Amino acid sequence: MTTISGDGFKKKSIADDTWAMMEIAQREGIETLWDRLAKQEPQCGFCNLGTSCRICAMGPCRVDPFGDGPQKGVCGADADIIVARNLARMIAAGAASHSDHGRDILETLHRVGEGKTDAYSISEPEKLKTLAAEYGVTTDKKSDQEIAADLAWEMMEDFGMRREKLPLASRAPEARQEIWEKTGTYPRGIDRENVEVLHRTHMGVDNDWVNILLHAVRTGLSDGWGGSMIATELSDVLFGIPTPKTTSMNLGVLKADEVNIILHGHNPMLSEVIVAAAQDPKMLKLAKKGGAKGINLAGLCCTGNEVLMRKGIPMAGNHLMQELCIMTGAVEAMVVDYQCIIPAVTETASCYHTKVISTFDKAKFPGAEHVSFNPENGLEIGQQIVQTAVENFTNRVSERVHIPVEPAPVMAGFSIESLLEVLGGTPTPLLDAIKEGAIRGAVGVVGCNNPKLKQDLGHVELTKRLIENDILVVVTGCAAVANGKAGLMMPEAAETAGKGLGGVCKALGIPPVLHLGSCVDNTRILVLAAALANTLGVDIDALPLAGAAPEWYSEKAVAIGAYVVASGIYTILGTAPPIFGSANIVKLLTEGLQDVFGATFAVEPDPNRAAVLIRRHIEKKRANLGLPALDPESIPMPEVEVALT
Ligand code: XCC
Ligand code: SF4
Repeated sequence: MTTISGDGFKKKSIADDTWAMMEIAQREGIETLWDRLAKQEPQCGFCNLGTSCRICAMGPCRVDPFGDGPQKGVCGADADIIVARNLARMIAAGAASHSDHGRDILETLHRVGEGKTDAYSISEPEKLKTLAAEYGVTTDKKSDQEIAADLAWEMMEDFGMRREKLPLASRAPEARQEIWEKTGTYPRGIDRENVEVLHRTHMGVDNDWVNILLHAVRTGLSDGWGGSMIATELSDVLFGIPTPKTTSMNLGVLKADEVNIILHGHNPMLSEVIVAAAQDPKMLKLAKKGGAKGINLAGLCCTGNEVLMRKGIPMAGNHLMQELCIMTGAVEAMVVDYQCIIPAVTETASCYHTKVISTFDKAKFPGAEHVSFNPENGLEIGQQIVQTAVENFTNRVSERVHIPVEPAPVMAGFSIESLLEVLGGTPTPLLDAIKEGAIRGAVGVVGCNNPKLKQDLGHVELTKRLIENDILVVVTGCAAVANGKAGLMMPEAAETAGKGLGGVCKALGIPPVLHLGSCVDNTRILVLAAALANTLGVDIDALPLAGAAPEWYSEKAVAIGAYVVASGIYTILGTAPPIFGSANIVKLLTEGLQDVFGATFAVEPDPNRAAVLIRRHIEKKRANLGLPALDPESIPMPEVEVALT
């Protein structure tokens, strides 16, 4: 039973579609994430501090850093060792998830190269050739298919143990690569770094907490400059380089008179073929026969971002919307691939006619129908899934359909390539605006929703404060959806930006908040930062940049945080990872890393205060570069506003 009622809704989210659906959940007695969170409270204090350990059968152990309880586990591990091991394992799990996604796309490229797929081909031959050159693969007198085969073979080495350095990491400025070499964090093989985390954190292997964390950083870097970057680059090669398009976001994108199919998860392989199948005249005819006016696709989470930026498919919502969108009663099928799909969706779906269709053999869900996806006959599988959804339309109960809001328009789908095109082919206009001070700097606002924090508030308030102060914001993942729903991703939002940023956006016809895609597309931010640094002849940490993950929940976000900071970008988290049990590790991450990587983490739940920390940081970087800058201390720090934390 749902436990959140009345005004309680408004404390949980700033989004009106969320409020409307929480009311329905209450009326119909359907449990949501928020209800289950309430039942978990109070959550375990040891786990929150990071000082519980269950990695061997002498345990589980808990150490009590602030009390009279035990200070060591059975093996003798203290709080530093336990926190470091737990954090390293979080980073490894996150890096493994992104990188395994990258591997799936790479295997698809390999199949294209072998001519073993009915569904995929090379959409961007130029990008394929550029990548081939980076990997030393010759392209002379070769067809795209042959290049794909050779490049895929070569890239597979990135996952193994033959490389001393990941090739894509050489996109980083020389000075950055030297730091990685000096600290032993230059990523080698993607799988190798991940496995080594598991080895080192087994009982009785690496017990030097700094040494554990340095390797965790290396693993994070193997995600950012490896697995995730491969996912992004090859998705562009196979499915197209994203270009800005106008589409819409929130639950209002669902259509009461059409078959609605939700595409949820992260990997665009399947959703691309579903987009194709949904346009098939045969399917449309079938839909009409069942009484529907058409077939409407809508995204959720990062699969949604992938098809939004390449195909203009509208976005139903972010992470916390997955149960709620089923409660509209208008969803015929929720097609899931992997990551961030809460197992509870099948139970919610069982209260409606909605079918949850799982598709990857590595991601099955009790209560879901499973259609095993295989890129070799992807087209056929896409059609089968669309047909199942279409046939389910007749089971819809029209009295239960409730689509609560009107869709919010967004301009989304910037890639570095399309951004350069908007700028006239070179980054110079952007750099000039930064140098003059019209734009003070740029910030990536990224990451998830987390039911412990008011949904979308951190993303939206932080973004507003930044653009008001002439800081360009780039967004990915669920943060992008929050800002889209709030209307910040339209060119008109330039009106709410400061004079400098607003002027630049108006001149270019772009929003002050640029959608760069899914979470693996955070690597587009790395590529942009590296290109700007290389143009200026400095390292990334010299640039007036920052990152923020105001509402993160996922292990993937921890991996992203690790590679972003180790790439030289100061990063603010809205909620802390479980590290507070080790004062040493808190000090290392918030201060010590400055001397190693030129950047640190900070934790600040209040978005107004986070914005000031970022603004001060950016002004410091500007001053160091000799650009016109404010005195950081002249930017006043607001008091904590309880409603915002
Ligand atoms: Fe998942 Fe990527 Fe987080 Fe959203 S932002 S909750 S990871 S879908 Ni990536
Ligand atoms: Fe306890 Fe050490 Fe085993 Fe962890 S590794 S469960 S601290 S004995």
